[in-house]
Amino acid sequence: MSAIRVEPTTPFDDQKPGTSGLRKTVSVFRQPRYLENFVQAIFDSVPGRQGATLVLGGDGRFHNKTAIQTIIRMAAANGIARVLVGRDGLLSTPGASCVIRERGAWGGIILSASHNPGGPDGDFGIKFNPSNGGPAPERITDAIYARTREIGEYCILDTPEVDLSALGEQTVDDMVVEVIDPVADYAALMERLFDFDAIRALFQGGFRMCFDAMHAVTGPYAREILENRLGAPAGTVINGEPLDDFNEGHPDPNLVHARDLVERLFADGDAAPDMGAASDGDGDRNMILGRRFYVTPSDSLAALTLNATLAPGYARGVAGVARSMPTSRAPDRAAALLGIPCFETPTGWKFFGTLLDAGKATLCGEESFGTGSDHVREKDGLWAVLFWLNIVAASGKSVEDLVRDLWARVGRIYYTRHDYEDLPKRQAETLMNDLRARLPSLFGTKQGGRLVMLADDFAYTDPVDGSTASGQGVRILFEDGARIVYRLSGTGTAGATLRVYIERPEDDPARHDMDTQAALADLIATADALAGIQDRTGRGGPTVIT
Ligand code: G16
Repeated sequence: MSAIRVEPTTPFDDQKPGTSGLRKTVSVFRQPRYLENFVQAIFDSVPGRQGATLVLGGDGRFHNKTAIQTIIRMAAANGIARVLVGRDGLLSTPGASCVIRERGAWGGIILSASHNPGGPDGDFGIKFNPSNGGPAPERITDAIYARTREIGEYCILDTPEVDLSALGEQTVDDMVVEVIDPVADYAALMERLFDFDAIRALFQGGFRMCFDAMHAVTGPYAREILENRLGAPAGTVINGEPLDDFNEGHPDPNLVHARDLVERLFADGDAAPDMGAASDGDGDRNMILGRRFYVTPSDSLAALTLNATLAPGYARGVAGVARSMPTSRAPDRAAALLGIPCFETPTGWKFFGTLLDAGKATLCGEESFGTGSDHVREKDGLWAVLFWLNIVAASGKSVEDLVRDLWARVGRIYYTRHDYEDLPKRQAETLMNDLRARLPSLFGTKQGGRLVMLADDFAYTDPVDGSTASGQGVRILFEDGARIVYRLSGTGTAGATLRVYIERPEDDPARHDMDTQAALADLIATADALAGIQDRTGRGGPTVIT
């Protein structure tokens, strides 16, 4: 029996979790005691770890395996009875959520900085998901943070490294470490939700798709499910080898970063596959493309809502749908058509947890390429892809036809997000504060020719547990249904990123074919003028447009 080492430590003052766990550069995480402090703070502040099961894994980015070995040693020293760790340290975020739920674990520690770049100069991150499998709610992240502010010691064992490459059980003192196939539980769940026979027949009939795993964690999941189980031809999955620096890429599934995929899907004539999809670093985001056709995440959620009953797992119907505030109001319109509620929550998957647990929402999604349901408690990239495949197979319609159906039924909401990345923090905060200060005087004024009907800083009261969140983003709503939202990103690690979300509904089907940026040009100008973005930042335009 190895002796537990109780190491003295002192707090770091920058361990406040953001939108999704603690994200910092690798160099910050490599400081002595940095990871240890945060992990001990989790163990200290979440009750019930003694004798419990912990799920552990990450997206495979640089520092993943080193961190996993440390966490295993700390888990053994902190009374955990069993650690379920993904082979080679891999577990996608939805995969981890699935394992936590299926195996009745106390919780999971997921190592990921999601879509942020990796490698020695990139980002790293850690998040804790409790037993419902979802991101820790704020009362837990607040408790963890409070603990990091006062921590004085952490516990660890001196033991040899665990072999993460071999499936099966090993022991670390009296703790069992079980190396699990990261894909198995997840793939079985997908088979229960979707009509695999119908999707297999679709591929047999010559349907071609391209899935870009962006050298991140979904590669092994997509190969197993799409190519092995569903019979899609080899090569359907591209960039399928997880690499610790994502091949120096930015594993964010959008039109800018998933360049390989976009080029293929927008190729001329029949060279373009019928459907394209991509997922991010940790597998929870998704982008869906039809042939030469981009599906906005908001429209994706709305289309899934309208067609959900075509998939066996949702044949019973959708109880409700939830979307984050900056997500377009297309899902609200789809929900209204079905006569079901649509909930509006702050940005961050953690806000969906209570609604899913209470059965109030079945589907949820965010503009930031996140879609999911009550099957796990995280957004789920591959799940969204399979859902689309199921709907295409069951309806016989193309991706584009399904979205056009949506527009025909509820109108089209032109939607874009403009990001201004890496702004000086103070400058971005001043911009937001000045905007907030002006909100009371905006109501009833005309901005860019449109009448302002509401101008506020979004605040939320959870309809299930009554918890509240304020300061969640400035929204300006106009009489014609147009909307501008401003918020600062909660996931960056350098400077500040200002996100501006711009949308307007278009109910006339004759006007459903405009270029999005052109359709929104006047509102984009209003958004800039209202906040003085170009004047204050000196930027000629956004860094990324999605
Ligand atoms: C995380 C959260 C998402 C949220 C997104 C917003 O995504 O999990 O629920 O929508 O952040 O990011 P930002 O604050 O930068 O706008 P992920 O995929 O990074 O975990």
